[in-house]
Parts: sequence; C-alpha cells; structure tokens
Amino acid sequence: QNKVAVITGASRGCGKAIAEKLGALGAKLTVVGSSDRIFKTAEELKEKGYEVLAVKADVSIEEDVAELFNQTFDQFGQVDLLVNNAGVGQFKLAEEHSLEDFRRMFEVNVQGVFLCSTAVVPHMKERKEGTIITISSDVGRRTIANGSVYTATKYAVQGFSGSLAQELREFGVRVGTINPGAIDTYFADSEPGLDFKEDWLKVNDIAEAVAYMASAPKHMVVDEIMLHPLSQEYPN
Ligand code: NJP
Repeated sequence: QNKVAVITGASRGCGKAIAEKLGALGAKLTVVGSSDRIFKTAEELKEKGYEVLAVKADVSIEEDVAELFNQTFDQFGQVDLLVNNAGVGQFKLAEEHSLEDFRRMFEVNVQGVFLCSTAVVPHMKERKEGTIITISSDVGRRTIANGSVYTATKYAVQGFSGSLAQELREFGVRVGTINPGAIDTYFADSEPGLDFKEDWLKVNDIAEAVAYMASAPKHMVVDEIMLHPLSQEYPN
C-alpha cells in the first residue's frame, strides 16, 4: 500500500502482469520499456485506477536509467521496490551466435540489472529499506543446449544479485531472484497463447511470486523462488 515500485520491461509479458498485480495491491508504479508500447500499457494501467508513470528507457543505457529514476523521484519521491524484469533471449547453437547477439543479451540482461540496481542502491541504503527483485531464470542455476549465451547472462545475474544481497543486508535492503522455467509470453520473438505453450507458466504466476517476495515481513528475505511448469523436465 502506497509503496513505489519501478518495473522494467513492463510494456508486455511478465512485466505488465507484475505492474498490474502491484497496482492492485496499491503500489504507485513506474513502468519502463524501450519502445512506445510502454505508453499504451501505462494508459491501460491508469484505466484500472492505478497511479502510473511511464518512462521509455533502454535499461542498458546509463543516461536512460538515470533519467528514469530522476523522473520517478520527481513524481513519487522514493523507490521501495525495483523489479529488474527486462530481458531478451536468443536460442541457437553457441557457434551460431554473433558477437552482436552476445553483446545485446549481456547489455540488457546483465548491464541493465547492474545499472538499475546501482542507481537505486544509495537511496535504499539511506532509507534503510527497499527490495530489489530480479527476474532471472531456472537457467541461472542449470545449463541447457541452444541457450549458452542466454544461460551465461542469467548465471551472471545470479552472481550479481547474490553479492548485492550480502552487501545490502546490514542496511535492511532485501535482494532476491525469481527463477522461472518456460513462461507463455512474447519472449524470444514468440507470442502468447500458442498451442504448445498451453502448459507453460503464465505471467500471473510470476506476478504472484513477485508480490510474495516483495510483501514478506520486514525481518525476512525470500532469497530465491524457483518455479516450473509441472510438465517441464527439471533439472535437465
Ligand atoms: O518477455 P517479453 P518475458 N530496456 O519478451 C522489455 C525472463 N524469463 O516477459 O522494450 C527496457 O514478453 C520489452 O518491452 P519493449 C526473461 O529473461 C522469461 O518472458 O517495449 N525494456 C517487454 O516489455 C526476462 O528477464 C522466460 O519491447 C526492455 C519485456 O522487456 C523476464 O523473464 C523464461 C528492453 C520483455 O517481455 C521477462 O521476460 C525464463 C530494454 N533494453 C526467464 N528490452 C520465458 N518467457 O520463457 C526488452 O526462465 N524490454
């Protein structure tokens, strides 16, 4: 209630569902996306009665990230929750990836998490409260064929978040990751609702996990939530 949440990659997929869930719980929302789609999503959220700031920003660009937090502080005065959700993925054999594929996945999935997190850390440390949640992946904890570079980005994010959690614990700031299996979204140039994705996780499953992690009592940190479609073989 009355908390301020910044959600990256909120124009569609999991990020939009996370914004809807947090809005329904009474949070004020900064929703971030790299395309104009973010403004349409923000309008839909406003129609539900939520207080929303939409910022078009690429999380991999330092100036964009600075600007998104400047606008958030101007409008809401604080940040209680950062959800690092923006992410991109390409799936093919390692030798089929170009250096540009590699760079882009690391820029968005890793550099973006670094830039957004470090932009808000001093503020959270000063207030001695705050939560940073990163949507990582089950492939941040296991390896898969045809996902070498994407997997590498999510292992990197696990390392970054784990270390950050230890640095911020004494300041009362909580850091955790959500590590899902396959989710029915637009991810990797797909679209939701295709027949073969019928049994996959739904965006609301991820939104519920974020809400649980973010609303844990102050003395408690949920370090990690791992969730899979029941139909998905795991770990490999
Ligand atoms: O993907 P999608 P998901 N700066 O494609 C935005 C992880 N995950 O919801 O920029 C800012 O439907 C983009 O908006 P726009 C995955 O790694 C997924 O599935 O306007 N925003 C859109 O709103 C990721 O971390 C699966 O085009 C940027 C959103 O990000 C998270 O879940 C499995 C951006 C992506 O929506 C959400 O992905 C898994 C940028 N540079 C982990 N680039 C899965 N789907 O199966 C993109 O284990 N966006």
